[in-house]
Amino acid sequence: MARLSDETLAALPSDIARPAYGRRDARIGVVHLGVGNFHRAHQAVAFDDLLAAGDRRWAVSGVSLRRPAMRDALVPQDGLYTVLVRDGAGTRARVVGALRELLVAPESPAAVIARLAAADTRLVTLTVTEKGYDETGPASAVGLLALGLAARHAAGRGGLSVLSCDNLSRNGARLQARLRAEATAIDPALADWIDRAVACPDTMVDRIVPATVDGDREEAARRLGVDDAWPVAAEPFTQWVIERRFAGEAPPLEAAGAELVDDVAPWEAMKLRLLNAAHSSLAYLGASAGLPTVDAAIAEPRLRAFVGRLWLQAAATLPAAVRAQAPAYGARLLERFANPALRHRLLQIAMDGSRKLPQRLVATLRDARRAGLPHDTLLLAVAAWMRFCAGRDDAGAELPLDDPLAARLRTVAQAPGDALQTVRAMLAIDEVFGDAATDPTLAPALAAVLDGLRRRGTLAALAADGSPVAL
Ligand code: CS2
Repeated sequence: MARLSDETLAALPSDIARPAYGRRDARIGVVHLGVGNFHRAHQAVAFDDLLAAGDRRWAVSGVSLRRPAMRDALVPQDGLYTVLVRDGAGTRARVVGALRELLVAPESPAAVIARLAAADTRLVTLTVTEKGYDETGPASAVGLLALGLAARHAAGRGGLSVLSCDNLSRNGARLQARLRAEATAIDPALADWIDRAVACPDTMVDRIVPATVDGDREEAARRLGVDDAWPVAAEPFTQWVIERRFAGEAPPLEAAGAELVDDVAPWEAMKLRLLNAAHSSLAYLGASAGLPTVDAAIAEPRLRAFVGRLWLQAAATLPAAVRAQAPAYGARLLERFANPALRHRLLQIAMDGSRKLPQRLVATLRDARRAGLPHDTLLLAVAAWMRFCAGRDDAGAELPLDDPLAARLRTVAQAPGDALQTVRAMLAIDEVFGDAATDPTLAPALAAVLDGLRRRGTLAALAADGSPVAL
């Protein structure tokens, strides 16, 4: 079968949406670091919308930070790929044309630096996952960005805006601090210039985008009549909230559906503490119960009750600006989680728990305990993660632990001992619990719930209302 490409684009079936603009005229104005499925189904679609509306400044150079797989898949198809938008009603296919260049940083760092320094480049976006912000040095995303900005400064070009699109609280401020550290190591004067000329607004990004499976490739080929080596499936919902604080002219992202606000923090908190918290909870509870996907987990009455209760408890910790929206947000999330066509795997979400728990569950647990608010679902979720780290589900089958701290987590979680001993050892992992571990009654509270999970198994440890069964 022929391959998706600029040449085969015109002959696609009429029901396939495609770039209706001259791709050759589109200029690269965005450098994206970490070109994976989330970027391709989220920010790149927004840039594709801007290009389609006639603004030619927003084509994307997609940079892979480690492996060449994305470049190898997409260059033979001129950067084109399919987004399969799925829900219970069916699948809509859209070919996205925004990616005009694919670079692999370890192979050609100079090309990435040159692109960051290019006159047309006006925006940098990043999806490097939570752990990407811990990495340092010239091969890291932020290190590479600092080198690109050094070249930009040396060439006498203006600054630009850099948007972190990862699920971290205050992602822009965190990025800015990391960037300052990398720049200082290169040249303190560079750090000063970055302070003046580079803006890192906070952003909240949202779209559920599972990893690509062979069935997606087969469906893309069937629908398009040509092969796409790396299509991406996603839910219909998409949201991008960006702090209105740019270096120079603001990109016209509102025209592509983004919301520009003065303070992203309430939005970020709502998303992390409701959506991502429920995702991670379902991942650890559901995987331990032997369930494969988010829709299978949310169909389980006790897990569904648990999630409803979690949202009530977490919503009570949200900033007043968004608290009243939580019930409607939760109702919408239930529908999104129940999407039967996505097959979003729980083990994909379970990855990197040590980097996800702090902003998804631990901060909420700490806030609720300090304020004397109900929080039994948060105890359950954290205890479920501790048990997940030990590597066995309820039936004794092995569970993978894909995490930057995997070896340490596994050793601690598997050490012989009662629930209280396990909890105390896990709470000592500072990267996950930080100051939450100083709460003297947290360990026994968690241990009671962990003990219930160990003795009864996951679903039997949950009452019909989603609370932990009393021992
Ligand atoms: C998920 C997120 O894998 C995960 O940890 O919770 O990727 C989630 O699907 C997105 O944040 C939704 O916007």
